[in-house]
Amino acid sequence: MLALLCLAVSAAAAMSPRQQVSLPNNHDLRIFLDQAFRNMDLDHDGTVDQAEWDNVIMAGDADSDGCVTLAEYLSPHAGTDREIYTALYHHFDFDHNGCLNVIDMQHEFRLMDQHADGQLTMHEWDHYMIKILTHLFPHHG
Ligand SMILES: [Ca+2]
Ligand SMILES: [Ca+2]
Ligand SMILES: [Ca+2]
Repeated sequence: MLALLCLAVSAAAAMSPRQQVSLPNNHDLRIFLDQAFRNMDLDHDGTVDQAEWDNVIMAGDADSDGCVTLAEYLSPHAGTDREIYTALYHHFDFDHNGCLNVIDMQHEFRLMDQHADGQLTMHEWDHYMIKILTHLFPHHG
């Protein structure tokens, strides 16, 4: 009986390190987001316009079928926190059809573009992404 209990406990212990999703703290998150913004700003003019934004999604479309699948979305992030990227993917896939495409991302662009001038500033990007991430992972920090 005791042996059985021990077995049950150790099995539970082996299963319990279901990795807790933990976001970086806000400072690290901002550094990460600023770097991501600079990567998107291909002409380095300090803003991300619609063409640069579309380029992000096309760059992730490994087989060029116009759809970024979850597997394609995750592939550059091997080894990093996949749960965060999976949650982001489902957030970005606005119509939830398992296909992240330019239309989904244009919807996202309009939500981020608070000044509605067709340009994302780093401030708009940071502000939006931190809002989304803290909404998806309310217990971080
Ligand atoms: Ca730019
Ligand atoms: Ca694809
Ligand atoms: Ca979609």
